[in-house]
Amino acid sequence: MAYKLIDLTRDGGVAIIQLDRPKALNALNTEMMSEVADALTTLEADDGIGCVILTGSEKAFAAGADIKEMSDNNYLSIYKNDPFEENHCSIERFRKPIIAAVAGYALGGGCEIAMMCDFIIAADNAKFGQPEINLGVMPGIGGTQRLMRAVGKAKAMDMCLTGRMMPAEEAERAGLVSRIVKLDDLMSTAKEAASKIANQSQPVAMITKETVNAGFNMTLDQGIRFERRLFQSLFTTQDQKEGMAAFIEKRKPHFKNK
Ligand code: DAK
Repeated sequence: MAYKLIDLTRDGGVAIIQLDRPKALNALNTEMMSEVADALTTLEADDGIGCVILTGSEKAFAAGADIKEMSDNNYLSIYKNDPFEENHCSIERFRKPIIAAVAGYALGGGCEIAMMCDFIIAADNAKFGQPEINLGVMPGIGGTQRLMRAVGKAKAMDMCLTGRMMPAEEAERAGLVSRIVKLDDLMSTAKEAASKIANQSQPVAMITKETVNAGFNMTLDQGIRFERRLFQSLFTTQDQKEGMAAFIEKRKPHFKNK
């Protein structure tokens, strides 16, 4: 598939999906999200890719779902032909690690797709928000739920009810982003993190991701038991033997993803 609204590049084991609709501040329309879904399907099947970075421009990661495309819907049309569900969920369903590298606006659906990624690295100019209430609607692809889990009820309510933007420093303090870097350093930092992940054992990275995410839907006791069984199962892999042997032999491990 030839892409018009995203750029897909590869650098070793890292793939970068860049949202590229600058005139509309990367507003997420159906076409762009289909392209993201297609790219993720390709990358999931590509054994050479161990980590993906999702990013936008310096001014906007994404300013939300495309308001102009969405505005004429009625209840039945948005219910029956939800132009977003399948495509947005492709990020949620992606099984390999995916990092959001966010500069500028991450609003509405933009904030929501950043939160679907495994963690967010933010530039110092990043601004997060769920301003849907200003449009007479509310977040619709996980904003109320993921934001609350990331920053707690008080801040999630504040963001969703006032529609205000949260600057990068506040987002880091609140736990929404894992780190903030200077705008100029955003992509090099994200690539360094992604490359570290891509050099690990791919199945172990995928199972680690799955285990953290599973915890959102389990009690602590169930989550710990789930983690314990998966930890034990990793002793069936060649990569466990290699990782531990490399430590003992004081050398770098060479994982085979087996
Ligand atoms: N949609 C469409 N176009 C947008 C846009 C958006 N979300 N955001 C910006 N643009 C366009 C502007 O219309 C403008 O286009 P032209 O007028 O030049 O043609 C261009 O981008 C530049 O924007 P501005 O001139 O406004 O730029 P400023 O620097 O002055 O302001 C801003 C930047 C980000 C503060 C402002 O553009 C803004 O407030 N944008 C809207 C932010 C917003 O409200 N985002 C939430 C959108 S609602 C669903 C589930 C979820 C959703 C939808 C469906 N289902 C389950 C079906 C999600 C909904 C949303 O995300």
